[in-house]
Amino acid sequence: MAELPIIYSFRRCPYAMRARLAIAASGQQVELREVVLRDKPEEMLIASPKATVPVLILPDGSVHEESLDVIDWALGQNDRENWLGFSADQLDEMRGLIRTLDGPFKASLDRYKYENRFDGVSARAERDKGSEFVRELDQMLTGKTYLYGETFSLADGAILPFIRQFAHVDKEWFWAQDWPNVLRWLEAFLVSDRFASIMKKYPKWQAGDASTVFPGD
Ligand SMILES: N[C@@H](CCC(=O)N[C@@H](CS)C(=O)NCC(=O)O)C(=O)O
Repeated sequence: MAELPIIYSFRRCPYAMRARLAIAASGQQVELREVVLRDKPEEMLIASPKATVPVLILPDGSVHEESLDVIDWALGQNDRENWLGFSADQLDEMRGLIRTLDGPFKASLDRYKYENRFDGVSARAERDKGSEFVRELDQMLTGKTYLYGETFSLADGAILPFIRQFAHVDKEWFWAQDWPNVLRWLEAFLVSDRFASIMKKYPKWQAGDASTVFPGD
């Protein structure tokens, strides 16, 4: 068997989730190495001293250490589900939306989720800030199955894992909010076979383990 790319991943990390979603969508296979964040393997740190997951290492030794770069690599191999099948303007807009998600929304999500790790932060105020973005998504989803129409796009794949995380902080509150389109969109994602396929549980990887091919059966 040809040597597979290696991905260092952590099951519940939304950045790693978006990367795994794109890899699954592209039909590529990789060797998955499950990481425990407080005990990262030497092999990963040597390849990527920045020490965040996901990290993708190609057989030629090149390293992709940003989740969006991993997505671009996967879709560059084969965008068989047409995640990028949109106009240049729409793709620019998607990338802008993802920047807002990765920037201000993620900052609020972290402060909402881990209030006591930050000085002078109010979880409620951060939840309110994050909610503005969720409401924007709700508007976009009006009358549409996905953010950009009837097919799953780059924006859906990159954003959904983070909305799931936002919802998880206080599920009762989140699912009681008046953003019906977002609830429908997130629910459909959470019950999908694709989501199940990227959320399989793997033991922590260590050198010498037999390789785990992702996506598996
Ligand atoms: N900009 C990076 C962010 C990745 C990131 O922050 N991942 C988190 C886990 S969700 C991480 O590895 N943090 C390092 C740590 O917790 O030690 C990307 O898009 O890949």
